[in-house]
This record gives sequence, structure tokens and C-alpha cells, in this order.
Amino acid sequence: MKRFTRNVLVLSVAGVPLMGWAQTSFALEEQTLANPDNEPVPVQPVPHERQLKWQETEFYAFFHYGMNTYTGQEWGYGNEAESTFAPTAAPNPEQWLEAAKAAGMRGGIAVVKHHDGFCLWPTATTTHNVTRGGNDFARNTNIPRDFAAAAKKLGMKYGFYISPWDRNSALYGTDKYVSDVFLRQCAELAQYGTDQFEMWFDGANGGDGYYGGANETRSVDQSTYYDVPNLRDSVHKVCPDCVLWGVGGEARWIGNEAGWAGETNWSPQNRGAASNANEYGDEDGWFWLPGESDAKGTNKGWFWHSGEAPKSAEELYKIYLETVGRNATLILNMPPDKSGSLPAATVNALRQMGNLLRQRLGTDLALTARCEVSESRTNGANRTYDAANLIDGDKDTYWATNDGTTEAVITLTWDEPQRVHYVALQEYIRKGQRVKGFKVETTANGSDWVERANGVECTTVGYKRIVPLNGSTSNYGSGFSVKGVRVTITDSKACPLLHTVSVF
Ligand code: FUL
Repeated sequence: MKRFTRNVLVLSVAGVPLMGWAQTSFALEEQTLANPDNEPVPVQPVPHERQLKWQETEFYAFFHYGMNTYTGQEWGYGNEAESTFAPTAAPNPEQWLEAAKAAGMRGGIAVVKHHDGFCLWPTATTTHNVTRGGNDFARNTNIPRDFAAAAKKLGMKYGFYISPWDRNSALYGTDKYVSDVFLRQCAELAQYGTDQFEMWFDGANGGDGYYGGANETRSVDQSTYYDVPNLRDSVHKVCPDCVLWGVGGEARWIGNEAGWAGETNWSPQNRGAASNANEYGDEDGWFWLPGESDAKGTNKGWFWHSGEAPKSAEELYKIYLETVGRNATLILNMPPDKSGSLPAATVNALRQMGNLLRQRLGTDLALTARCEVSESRTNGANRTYDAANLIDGDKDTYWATNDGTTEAVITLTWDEPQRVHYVALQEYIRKGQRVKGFKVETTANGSDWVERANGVECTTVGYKRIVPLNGSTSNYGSGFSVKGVRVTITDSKACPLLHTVSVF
């Protein structure tokens, strides 16, 4: 039996009405009423189920392909003749996604309409589309159809980038553009697969353009123009797991296009925050708006350009550590060329990147460690909060402390020395992001501890934090020979909840 003390609202005493808070206590069977599993109270805001699934995608590809591939531009003006789109072979999304998979990516987003307004599927909303392309390869192109089919075949997640800004449409800037063109295009895309994981809505909105021959500047207020609440509800009815990125308001731009997130990175954020605040999120943010970092995988633009080269596998690996390793997702761009396929050099760089990820982050040494904690929460009827949950490879079980405990120590030890480079931590974010500070130490002999990760801001954790023990994201180094790794949580918004501690 356990005695619970509750604050209850007292409405009347002896017939005399009265409003106020009084403290009563009553005995109950242990944890049998509202919270039999003794689960911690969530720290708001918390993610929606679809945001959780989206976050688990972690690392996915961006494919910028379209009219610009054939004009060499980055932002087409909207006046390009449809016949300019003329692939030299049938565009091959399966080849794109195979290369992404080899890099360790779990999905991809294909650009199917960029700011120039040219649609890579046979849409009913505009004649500025592939059906009027320059050859049979163009006229048979349907990227949403083929991309979705390839993703399903390869077991990858998929989604589409559709630019809200349309420099071709005569209607852009009017309500009719939103109702008859943009929302319909989104509805058409939703029909290409109900299991889409993300729709990407760019932040570049309005400016000069062709606009059906008007050749003028048109500006809109992107916070109200696109009828986003209606768009969100309509897409979710068809694609319940599809996160509407950017303008859609369910995940945020990390705020630079350089492939890094802040070491301190909160998933909570306030809508409309400045881009340099997006790199860090907001500890007190009202919305669960997790960060996505978009980065170029090549040395020129988002679209393919003659003479371009992919970044090296080491550069890509550093980007990974500084995004996925800092509580953001990484969407890495690799542009198909005029043949509609990825160039061989790109495919090769992606394969090498995948090799690095497997070699360096593929074998979790924590799974063979002893794991002890300074405190674990009292177990519930159907849930345990023990140290064992940290190393059971199960993201749905977690370790927690009791309410009121915001500092704790997790110690992993091995009988034989292990060569280690990274510690990775993952919070059980279903109940909100909590950890505000931690430190990492190692011991070579089992008794003398040395603090590692010097120079690294050991602050937030979130969905995933990968901490380089040598403090460097660019130098893998030779690692440390250790018999123990100790993580001390030094501050947390409420009792910390971690589902996994990994050591690589
Ligand atoms: C930007 C766009 O303007 C670029 O062209 C590109 O699509 C990039 C991913 O987003 O804001």
C-alpha cells in the first residue's frame, strides 16, 4: 500500500459553498489509479506520432532535378519553354534511391516542382509540365509515380518538394492560385502514396518572375497566403504520417544550408523565429518543431551543373555528425544530371559515406557492457525504468529517475579494454525534451576517470546526440582504450528519460 497526497478542489463544506484548494490524503493500492505504470508526466511540448516517425528517418536524400538541370540555372524565371526539358535517357529514380540507400539513408525527397513552376508529373493544374517536354523521355516522365514505386521497392521512405512560389503561373499572388493550382497540386501529389513521410515547402516565396507573361514582381505574406491549416488537414486525411515541412509548420528549417545544427539544439521552437535562432531551437518554445538540416552534397548548386563534383565521404560524414548527431535530421542533396540519373562520382561518394557510417557507427559496444545507474525510477505495473533499458536495443523502453531527480550517473564497464570514439545518447522524446547538461568521462583502468569531449557543448540531447570523445567532428582520430564510460546528467528540465546509450 502506498499513501498518496493529492490537492483537490473543495466545493462545499457542511452545506456552505466554498471554492478553494485543500490537501487531503488517502490510501490506495500501489499505483492502481490513473498511472499504474508510474510513467513520468510529459514535459510540454511533445511530438505528434507523425513527427516521431519522421525523426526516426534521420538521414535522407534530396534530389533536385527538373527544368534547371537543362538550363544550368538554380532559379528558373518561369518562362522556359517546356521543350527545354529533354532528358537524354529515361529518368531513373530507382538509381537515385539505391545510391542513397548505400549511403545509409532511410528515404528521399524528390523535387517535383521548383520555383520555375515546371511540374515533373502530368498534372491537370497547368500545361507547364512534362507532357509538353522536348522528347519521349520527357513526355513519359512521371517522377512522383516512379519515385514512390522505387522507394516502396527498396523499403525507403519518400516524399516530394513542391515549391509554393510559382514564377510561371499567371495566377500567382491571387487566391485562385492557392485554391486552383497550389492546393490541387498538393492533392495530386498526395495521391501518389498515402505513406509519404514529408512534403517540403520552400521558404522562397514571391519576387520577380514571368507570371504568364506579366514579367513583374509579386509578393505574398507566406504566413497567411497558402491556406496552410486547410492544406495540413487535407494532406493528413490522405497521408496521415506526412510531416508538412517549412511553410507547412510541422518541422523547421535548421536555418543555414551549410549542414550543421547547433550543439545546443532544442526541438521546441516558436513559429516565426529568426533563422539564426532555428539553429538552436528554444528551450521554452511553444511548439514541437524539430530541426531539419538541408545540405548540398556537391560543390556547386542544388541542381546539377557541368563540371561539378561531390563532396568527399569525410566531408559528408562530418555533416552527418553535426546534424544527425545534434538532434536534427539531415536531408543531403545529390542532383541527377541530364540523363536523369546520378553521375558515377556521386554514386561512389555515397557508397564511401555509407562505408564510413558502418565502420565508425555500426557496432554498438554498449550492447556488451555492464550498465549501472545512480538511480532508477520505481517500476510500474507494466513498465520498468531500469538501467537495462538503456542497452536493450529497444527504443520503446527507457530508463528514468524518480520525479525531482534531475542529476544522475550512467556507468558502462567492460572486463576487457575497448577502443572507443563516440558516445551517443537518445532521449525518450515522446514525453518531451528534457536534458540541459551532461558530461562524459572514460576510465582506462577502471578507477581513474578523465573528462572527454573537451570543447564540445554538452548541453541538449533530444532525439539523438553523438558526442565525439576527442572533441572533433572532423578528425576521427585513434580513439581511446577504455574499460569504462561514464555519462553524468548534470541538469534536466524534469527527471531525465533516456531510451538508449551507445558507445562506438
Ligand atoms: C531554397 C531554394 O530556393 C533552393 O533553390 C533550394 O531548393 C533549397 C533547398 O531551398 O530555399
